[in-house]
Amino acid sequence: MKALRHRVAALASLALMGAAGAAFAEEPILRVPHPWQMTMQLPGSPVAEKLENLNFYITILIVLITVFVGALLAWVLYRYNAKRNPTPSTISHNSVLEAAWTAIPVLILVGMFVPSLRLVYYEDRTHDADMTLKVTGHQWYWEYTYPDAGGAHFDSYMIQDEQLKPGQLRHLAVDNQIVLPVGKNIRILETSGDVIHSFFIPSLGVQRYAIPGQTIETWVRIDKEGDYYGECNQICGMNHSVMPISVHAVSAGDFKTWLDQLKAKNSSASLGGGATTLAFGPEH
Ligand SMILES: [Cu+2]
Repeated sequence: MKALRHRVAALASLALMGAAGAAFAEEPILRVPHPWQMTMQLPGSPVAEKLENLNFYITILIVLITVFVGALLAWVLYRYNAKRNPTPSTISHNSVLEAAWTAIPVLILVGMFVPSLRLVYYEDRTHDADMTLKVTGHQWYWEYTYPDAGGAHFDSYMIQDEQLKPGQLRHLAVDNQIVLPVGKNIRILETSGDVIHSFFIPSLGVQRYAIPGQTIETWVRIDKEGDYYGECNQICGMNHSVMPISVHAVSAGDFKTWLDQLKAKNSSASLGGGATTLAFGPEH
């Protein structure tokens, strides 16, 4: 099943994206939407992988059902049209057929429902979190807090078009990326300071509302170092479109170095040291 899925995905990506798409899948890891994208972004976490598998499985079911119904329809049009049947049939019902067309769709729905529900529970939370990231939505930026690091925190704003540097992604690049370690179970807690936002990173399989007065949980474990992009995907006001999400995934060692730097910046800022603009990597 998995091998087949990868073969179909590889064929599809070759056909749809061409050589540029194939090159896109190479290192360094950069998970962003791209023009004419027809497939999901490559998964970067166990949850995203399972989402892709479920999507593939349900797509196969849908295709089989569509082909079957289409073939039946074509056969009926051909075999039972008025020209071929000058005397109409008087059959009014067929108990076996009626039971079958009730029971079989129920079985198909159960076959979709069970794996869907298992996935809902899987992506709900991690029971053995290595660390926590708190996400607070604001009109119109994100605030990220690391409770395990004494509440170290920073704000993340989109870079406006006129300030965009070469190589930065329009409407996705931010001044301060979320930095997270790879291979760790990261608990994500979300809330909002004003209206409802939604924290959505497609390639990591993360999507949760940020609701004022509530804390909503989910989790992520990032497979590989790289950059992963998302957006607020709950209309949250005039500048809803300017609150992208940018994750920079690094090794545990680099993460610790960065976190120490963040803590130092936070304490100097609280002593009047000015804004907490962090630098990480060549991108920012
Ligand atoms: Cu928002």
